[in-house]
Amino acid sequence: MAKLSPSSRVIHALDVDSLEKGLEIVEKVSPYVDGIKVSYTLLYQHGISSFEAICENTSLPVIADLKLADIPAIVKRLSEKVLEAGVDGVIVHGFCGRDVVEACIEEAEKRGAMVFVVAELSNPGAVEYMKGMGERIARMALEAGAYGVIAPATRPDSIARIRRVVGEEMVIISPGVGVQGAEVGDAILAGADYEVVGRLIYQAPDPAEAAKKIAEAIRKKASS
Ligand code: NUP
Repeated sequence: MAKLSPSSRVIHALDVDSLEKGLEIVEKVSPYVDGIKVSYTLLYQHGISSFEAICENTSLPVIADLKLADIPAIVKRLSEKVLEAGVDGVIVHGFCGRDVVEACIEEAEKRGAMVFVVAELSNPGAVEYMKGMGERIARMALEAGAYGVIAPATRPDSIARIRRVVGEEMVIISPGVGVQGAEVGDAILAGADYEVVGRLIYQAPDPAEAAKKIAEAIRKKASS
């Protein structure tokens, strides 16, 4: 199982509907990103075999973003199914509680895969219920033995607070860059390890060029 290794510090969120287009983008952007995140867009269109196809066509770690949120018994079965497809990591919601996160970790550990726990979502409405909850979830994820947490690039203050909770032991990945409003590189400055970038890359006329520019911008900001 591939693990994340920081180079560009960009994870591409491949939220495309077409597997053909997805495979093409993966091939083009792979030199400029550290990981590929796949989601329901491919799953609904092409089934779980689309995850297999993406995994077979890249040496980068592939993370399945199904944001699992159910009772532990179901999360265990869904995690098993998605991990069987060959993905290197899965994403589970933290708000469902420790038993759900532990069920996911139990399945992932059988295969040496990574589990990322959503601590706080990046959309504006998330603060309605989740503000402050992110730190509590991050602490639980750390204690449960998760590989990483998801914190919002749109709220760097939340990233910084979550980093203080998890220390250097856990990986923080941050979506919300570009279309959702966060500037490239700001999540890294706030303490994230990777920025998750979707539309800025797959909707660009030249996805490889877009990924390369984002990676350069992060490098510049991180070294200034
Ligand atoms: O809090 C989250 N926000 C978020 O946008 C947690 C996520 N997993 N995501 C995902 O990141 C979202 O589902 C999408 O795949 C990606 C962001 O895409 P974009 O806004 O860069 O296009």
